[in-house]
Amino acid sequence: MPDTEVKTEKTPFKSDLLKGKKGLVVGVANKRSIAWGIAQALSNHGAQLAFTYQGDRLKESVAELAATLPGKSPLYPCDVTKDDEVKKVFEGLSQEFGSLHFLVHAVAFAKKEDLDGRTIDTAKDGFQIALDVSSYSLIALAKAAEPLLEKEGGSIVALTYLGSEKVVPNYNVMGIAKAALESAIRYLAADLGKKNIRVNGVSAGPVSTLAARGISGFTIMLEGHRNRAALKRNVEVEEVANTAFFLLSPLSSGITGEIIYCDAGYRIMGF
Ligand code: NAD
Ligand code: IMJ
Repeated sequence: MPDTEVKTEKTPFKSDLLKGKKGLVVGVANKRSIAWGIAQALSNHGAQLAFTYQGDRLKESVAELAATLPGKSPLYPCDVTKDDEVKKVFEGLSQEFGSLHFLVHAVAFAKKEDLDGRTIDTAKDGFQIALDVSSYSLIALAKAAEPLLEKEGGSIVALTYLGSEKVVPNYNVMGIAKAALESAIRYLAADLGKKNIRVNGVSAGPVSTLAARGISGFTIMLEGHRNRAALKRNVEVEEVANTAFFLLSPLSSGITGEIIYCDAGYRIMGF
């Protein structure tokens, strides 16, 4: 083995870069969740993390995963559409952590019937649900986190997808919701910059998670993506997690309001 060991994206890269930093991760459902990949990366760099879970159904799964990390990880129930639950998360964090250095938003939802067929058939309630859960929630969480993040400066990262700017079959109302999310990232970055709080997005290529597997034809989409991508493969969750880590760490201190694509070079291709 040469002494200059090559680290692949699969080899966990560890450092003390986030030692003493505290973060909240919203969007872990199970071990495949992008949010869980991000949590592991942040923990590998010394961060202490708190998690939310969406209702009792996911409590055990999130608790089991959080228990694998070093240190104590506070857990809070949080349906992002419920203002009182969002408020309680930050009351709890104020007690447990006192201050916060980063926030991860990895939450999206649209009604299944709205992720099929024509976008023109989207009813008002389906539109409202998709934008409430997937876009407004970033504003609600950023507002509630602001008092804790401004104490020592902080960084917010939200997960997004190419369907925000290009038409992707069946992504439909989620594409509109991600466009709103990406715009919210820029407006929040402008609001919070003077408080030394940065806000950015990671636009991930398709990853086989719960939110993706529910989609008909997802396997075919993965294949199509791999064939067109410059790197001729799909992204690994660890690569998306490392991009989020970069944006949440001091390494990216000059970057705010941006969307970074971690998609194996899919978006740059014209044909
Ligand atoms: P996932 O199913 O593991 O995560 C989605 C999370 O959203 C779950 O934890 C779920 O509990 C949460 N959620 C949904 N409605 C909620 C609500 N009302 N309140 C609180 N939480 C709620 O899937 P994932 O693929 O890891 O998705 C995470 C993020 O990554 C999403 O924003 C998604 O749009 C984005 N993304 C995913 C892909 C992909 O291919 N998987 C690609 C690009 C971006
Ligand atoms: C989702 C739908 C259509 C095409 C899609 C996706 N492609 C990708 C996704 C190509 C990569 C996954 N994605 C980026 C998402 O943001 C998924 C969000 C989502 C998924 C579901 C499935 C189950 C359900 N509602 C959902 N709401 C949002 O009932």
